[in-house]
Amino acid sequence: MTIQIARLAEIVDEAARHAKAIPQLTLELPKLTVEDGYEIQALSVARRVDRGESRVGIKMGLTSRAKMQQVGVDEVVWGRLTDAMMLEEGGSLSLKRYVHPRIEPEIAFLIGSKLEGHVSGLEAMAAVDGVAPAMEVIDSRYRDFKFSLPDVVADNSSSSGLVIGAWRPPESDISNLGMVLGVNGRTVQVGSSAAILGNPVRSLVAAARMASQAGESLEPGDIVMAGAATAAHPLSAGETICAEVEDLGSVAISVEG
Ligand code: OOG
Ligand code: MG
Repeated sequence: MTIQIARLAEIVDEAARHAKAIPQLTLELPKLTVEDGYEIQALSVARRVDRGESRVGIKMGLTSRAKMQQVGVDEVVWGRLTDAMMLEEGGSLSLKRYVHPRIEPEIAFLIGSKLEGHVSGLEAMAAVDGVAPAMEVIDSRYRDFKFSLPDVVADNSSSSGLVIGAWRPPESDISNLGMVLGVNGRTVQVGSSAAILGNPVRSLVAAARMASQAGESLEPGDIVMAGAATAAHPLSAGETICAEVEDLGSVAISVEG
């Protein structure tokens, strides 16, 4: 199986690197488990690190009902973030780098002190140095953006880009902040941070627990993306996308052809 896992890691990594859609792994291997998926993910991200990318944190996914419904998978997942995925706030991205990218409004945490294993919401927040409005660009490498749970986990939970706004000290309650996604000034998605597991802090708690299961921890300087509060918007050339989070501010990015 180890050889098989390494081969599958290469397949998903190459698909991401060249923005080429692939068939779902579970079509050929219906017995693939979620655990296999996480092993494939770890090896595929290790390939990126071997090419010179560095780890910047982790992302949580499918932490809201809106997202679970949009992709038809109803389990919380996580993925690994690298520096190559960071997009400049107020800058632009090129569609050429992606298969069929979508964007979604999120909240990001900046870790100030190590977090691992089972922690309470209070302990998790005590380890946070900053919170920021954010957007995630997700790009499933699978054809038609269709996958099962082991597939999406193997594909690094569709991680492909992140835009982070200005960090603010985590002083105020973030459990129920209005979140709006706008495209060229028109609102396309409206939600609340409460859609993220009832409170985005729970996503951070889950991040610490799930990363520990893989022998990893949240380290000072790490970014943790809490997961989208609304369904994602498919990107088209010429769009300027803005996510606004009540009390935290906004982030924007434009889409080139
Ligand atoms: C899976 C990743 C989900 C989120 O914020 O819920 C995710 C996908 O939708 O492709 O990033
Ligand atoms: Mg996301």
